[in-house]
Amino acid sequence: TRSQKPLTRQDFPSGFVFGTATSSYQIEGAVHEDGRGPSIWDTFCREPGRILDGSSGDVACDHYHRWEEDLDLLKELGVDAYRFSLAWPRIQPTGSGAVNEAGLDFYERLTDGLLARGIKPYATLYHWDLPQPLQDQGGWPARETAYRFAEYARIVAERLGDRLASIATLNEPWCSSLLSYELGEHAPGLRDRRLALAAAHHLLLGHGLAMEEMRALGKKADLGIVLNLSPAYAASEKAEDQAAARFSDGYLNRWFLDPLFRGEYPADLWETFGEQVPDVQAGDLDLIRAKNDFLGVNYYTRAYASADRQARPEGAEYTHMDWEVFPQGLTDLLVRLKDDYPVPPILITENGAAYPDERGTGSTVHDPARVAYYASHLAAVAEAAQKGVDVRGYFAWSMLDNFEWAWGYERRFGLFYVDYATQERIWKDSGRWYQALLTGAPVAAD
Ligand code: GBH
Repeated sequence: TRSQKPLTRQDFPSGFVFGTATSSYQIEGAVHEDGRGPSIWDTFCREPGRILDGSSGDVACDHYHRWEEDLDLLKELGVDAYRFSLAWPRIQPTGSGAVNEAGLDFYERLTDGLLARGIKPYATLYHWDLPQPLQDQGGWPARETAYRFAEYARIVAERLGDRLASIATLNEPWCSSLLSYELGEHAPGLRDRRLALAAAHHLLLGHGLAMEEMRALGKKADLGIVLNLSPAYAASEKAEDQAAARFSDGYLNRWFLDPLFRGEYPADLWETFGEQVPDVQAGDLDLIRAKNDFLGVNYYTRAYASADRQARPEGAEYTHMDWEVFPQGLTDLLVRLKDDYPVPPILITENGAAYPDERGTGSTVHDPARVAYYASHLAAVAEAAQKGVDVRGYFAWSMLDNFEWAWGYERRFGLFYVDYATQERIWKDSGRWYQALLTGAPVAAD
């Protein structure tokens, strides 16, 4: 059992990096500015019924115009690092060819603005905003997209690779493949497992090719990839529940971990998928298993697996996403990664929770459930470190309430509340709590 005394930086390994994260399409807005081309999310949001509240990222948090103010807030928050993503369609509006300098300039200003404030810039190259013209040519199920991605990666690393502390190629390839091409919940909203598995393979290949391009430049930034991982627990000892857990683990985790860290796809799922498996060409898996300087892990919840798909764990607590609050899963996941794979140092690149926050009348938004979520999950990370996992950083998702994909603006994950009518940013208790952990300042009362 964990001690009840509040966490401090001393509970984490020395040099541990605390930050917070966002992504381009979720916060920037300004979708038509400075030569940005359309992405698959611009298209998807215009299709009726795709987004819960019918919204889009057209304006979002207007961060494209408010970035300096937002960086000042980060400084006040006391983070060591900030994780953001670059919009490929700002940098190459059609996904290939000449660089749109105005687009790249934005990320250069952002990077320099972070450095000027003493905050380490952690970049992600692809957080789901694929240039629409590449989707028109087949999207991730087309092998060519992997080569286009590697070219884009080189462009960014060439310009910013000595100033960025870290470059992650992909955010959550599970989401950009299976959730997008098989489950149909994310852009481009297709329902075809064969396409989804081809997409997953070409995302991984794109990662491998991008790593090769970027390594060749010899820049200072650490290079790696970010996966969403959910440890799977069987609802019972029954064989069919155990089998469901093994499938979940394969589908969510091993389909990406095994090629990246063992150079092979998991045999059990390969067999299950039968004719739908991807076309893997000679040399692909050697590229995919290239050395990473870090593995980014996004953790929100566990998978609870049973033959009866409706089964739910007894007494469980859920967030506004209907995801179970299960901090033990984060410790278990990290220990499992250490035990089962030759993983590089780990960063928790996302962790956080949505709750239906109300602005209220005070100067701070009260979000006690989110404070409790952060406290328990940070304790879970500290526990994993004590158990010998080489975990070196933690990024709260998210800095700001923002465009929550298929949920539009109906779900709030921020440390800061965003009043979308005015674009005002308002501290939440969770933001003050994180600030107190990071700076040692007392938690301010409202
Ligand atoms: C992240 O995706 C994204 O990187 C980020 O942009 C987003 O805002 C944030 O999460 C919050 O959604 O789906 O019920 O089977 C996380 C996606 C969430 C996918 C948990 C797997 C497992 C539970 N992951 N999910 S469920």
